[in-house]
Amino acid sequence: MVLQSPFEMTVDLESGQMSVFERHVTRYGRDMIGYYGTQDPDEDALVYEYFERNVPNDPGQIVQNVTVIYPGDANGEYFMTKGHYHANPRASEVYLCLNGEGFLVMQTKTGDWCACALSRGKTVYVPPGWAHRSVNVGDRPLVLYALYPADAGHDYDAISQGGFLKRIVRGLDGKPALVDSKRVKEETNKDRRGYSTAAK
Ligand code: S6P
Ligand code: ZN
Repeated sequence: MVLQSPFEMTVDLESGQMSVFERHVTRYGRDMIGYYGTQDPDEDALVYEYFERNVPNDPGQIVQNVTVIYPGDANGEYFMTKGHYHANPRASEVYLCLNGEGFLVMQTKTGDWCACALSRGKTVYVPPGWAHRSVNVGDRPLVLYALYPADAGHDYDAISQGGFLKRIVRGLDGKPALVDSKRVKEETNKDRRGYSTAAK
């Protein structure tokens, strides 16, 4: 166990820019093949990026993260993160929205799901056992600050194989709509008037 020294930094409350970070991950359309319901995003489009402060990977340590999801969509499905379960089933997470409009879509392996609306100042608690994906439904970057245990780990396989139960797409009325993943293909290709308004 490493004795970590205290440290400080600043986070710009508009842009999410961290004054110090050790990890920066970018996800372009080419990194998101197969994650969208009907069509992959343009391969050169920057879909999202995230920044992290590293701490030792020990129980009790907490990672600070800022994720920025850019505005855009792939055949009507809004730009979003890959989404994951925490590999450690005891690991939770807290999100704070700094800017933009979106949703945090969550689900369990037993089929429960939830979509929480995100806007400036909103926090969402992701309990242990809930997969989570953030979705930008606005026309400016969605900026999220998050805290999670350093030993959380990330399980992307369950999502890349099974997908999320629910997806958020732009309805024919131009507003975000929550659709069942099983129906997204037929709905997107046909008529979006049947979509219910998103958010539970
Ligand atoms: C980590 C936390 C976030 C995501 C980030 C990118 O537990 O939930 O920092 O890593 O938003 O999402 P993803 O699904 O590509 O890891
Ligand atoms: Zn997470």
